[in-house]
Amino acid sequence: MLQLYFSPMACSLASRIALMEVGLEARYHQVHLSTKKVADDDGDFRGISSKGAVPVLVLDNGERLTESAAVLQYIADLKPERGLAPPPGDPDRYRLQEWLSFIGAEIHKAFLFPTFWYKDDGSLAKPRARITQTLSVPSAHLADREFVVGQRFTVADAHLAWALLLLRPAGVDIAQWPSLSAYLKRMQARPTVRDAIATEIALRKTMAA
Ligand SMILES: N[C@@H](CCC(=O)N[C@@H](CS)C(=O)NCC(=O)O)C(=O)O
Repeated sequence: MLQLYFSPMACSLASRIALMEVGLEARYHQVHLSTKKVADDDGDFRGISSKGAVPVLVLDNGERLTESAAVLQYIADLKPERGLAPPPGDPDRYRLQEWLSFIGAEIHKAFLFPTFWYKDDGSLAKPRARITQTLSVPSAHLADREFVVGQRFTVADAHLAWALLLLRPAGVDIAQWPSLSAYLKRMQARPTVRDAIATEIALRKTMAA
């Protein structure tokens, strides 16, 4: 069985959504990112991945795959008939990779990551100024589309929905981009997305308790 190392409401949420979308069962291991401990057994998460970051997907052959873009495409390709990624060779597959890279680098690493992990001693001013320009890209793209790539839900939507969800706690109100708030509402109404969020919010509350 696949195993997913995750932290509630971290970027690994997109991998949980993808697993639910393809209907694959997995064993989920919760990680405390600040202490790098695995909740199951208090084990050292760095022993699972030297990157110390979620998601980590343990494959059926025991290999460990990291990086959301790779993990999401791997899950999608396990059940190609679910259409979570265009098939290899389809021009839209490169569009999918284009968006996964953009979300991972420009929204997650350039903005969400420093906002949640670094002290705001003034150094966040530049990422905060830049995120407005960054978000204008998906905002324009989604003005007349239901999904990020093609005509159906793909792993790029799982990734973008997660990133948009985290903008509010990061201090960015997406109401200023009507196409993004409408898109997020649509995504949150999708049963897998709704259920994955509910599961992880409940786990987060347990962590805080
Ligand atoms: N490039 C990686 C980034 C993964 C990442 O930064 N994950 C965060 C949670 S959203 C994390 O585990 N951070 C802990 C750390 O970097 O120490 C990806 O896209 O999967």
